[in-house]
Amino acid sequence: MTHKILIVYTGGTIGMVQTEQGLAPAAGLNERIHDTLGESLQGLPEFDVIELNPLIDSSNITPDHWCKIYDTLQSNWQAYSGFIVLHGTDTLAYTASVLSYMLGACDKNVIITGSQIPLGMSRSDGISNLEAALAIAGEESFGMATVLFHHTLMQANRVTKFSSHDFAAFQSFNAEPLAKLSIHKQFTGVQLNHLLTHAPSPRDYDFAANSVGVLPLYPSLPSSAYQGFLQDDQCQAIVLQTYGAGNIADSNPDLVAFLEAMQANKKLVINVTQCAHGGTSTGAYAAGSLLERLSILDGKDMTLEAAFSKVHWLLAKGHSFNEIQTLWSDNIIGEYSC
Ligand code: ASN
Repeated sequence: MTHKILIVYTGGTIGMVQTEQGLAPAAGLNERIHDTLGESLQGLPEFDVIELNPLIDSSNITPDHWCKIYDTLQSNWQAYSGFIVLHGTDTLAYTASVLSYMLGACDKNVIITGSQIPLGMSRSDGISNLEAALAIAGEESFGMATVLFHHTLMQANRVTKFSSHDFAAFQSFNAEPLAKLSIHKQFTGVQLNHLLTHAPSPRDYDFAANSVGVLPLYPSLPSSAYQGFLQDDQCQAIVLQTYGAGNIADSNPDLVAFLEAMQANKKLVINVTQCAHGGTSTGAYAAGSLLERLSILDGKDMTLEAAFSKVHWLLAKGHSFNEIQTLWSDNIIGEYSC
């Protein structure tokens, strides 16, 4: 094994260039990295760059891209001492979450980052994000995939994009960051504590496209917003974004009938709160107790992205409705607070 880092470039603003239609991903990132980072690369580990094909704006991400990223990491695992995934910020939290489950407690670092301004354009935050990722990617494994953005290292499955303008685009609302990367690296002391880290195995499963829906609740929700989930044979689960501590409009007969029918049709329903900070407290309010009666799965303080990816991944692994009812409460890789 070399002490090189492998950079997997998937697309996203960090590698975009200006076109007539606006910013778009472009090949040739290795050269742009060398042009932009120049001399400062001397203090950093050597690296190779693999560009995925096609390079995408991450708003076009699909489960096929997740597989392509995983397969690229897995097949290069033994040849590198650490990995950086360059990704668009729009759906980075979904990819980061799903990679956390796919990779599990991995014995090398996989650091996912990107930027708000492309490398090579003035004031690009891509420089500091990439430099910081290169500086730590080859260190002892943090025990799971991580996201590095704006001097902060966070658990991959706890982040949410919360700003479209700030350089600090991501927040980990319910889990302390793992480290602050200022002049010195300040590790927060949060222990991931995965003693049994391992190399990822070749993938033996595929994601079924369109298998998970998301239903945000809002006042006077029309039933047309959710009836389609029942009719759609591809849809096997939905993440229900509930109010506050996990409450639903239990006096809305259409919504209650829909949730009962989901249960009867063996389609999974997962309850996450719309609040970025906190989590569900199932049973605290009468308005939420229906969720317990219908064995709706508790998303606790998981992000939407982490809950969505978890059920997607469990379904991809071939688990049935009944198995997922049991497996759901396993804290697979620190996706919720115990
Ligand atoms: N639209 C871009 C993307 O997600 C946004 C970014 O990367 N900052 O690919």
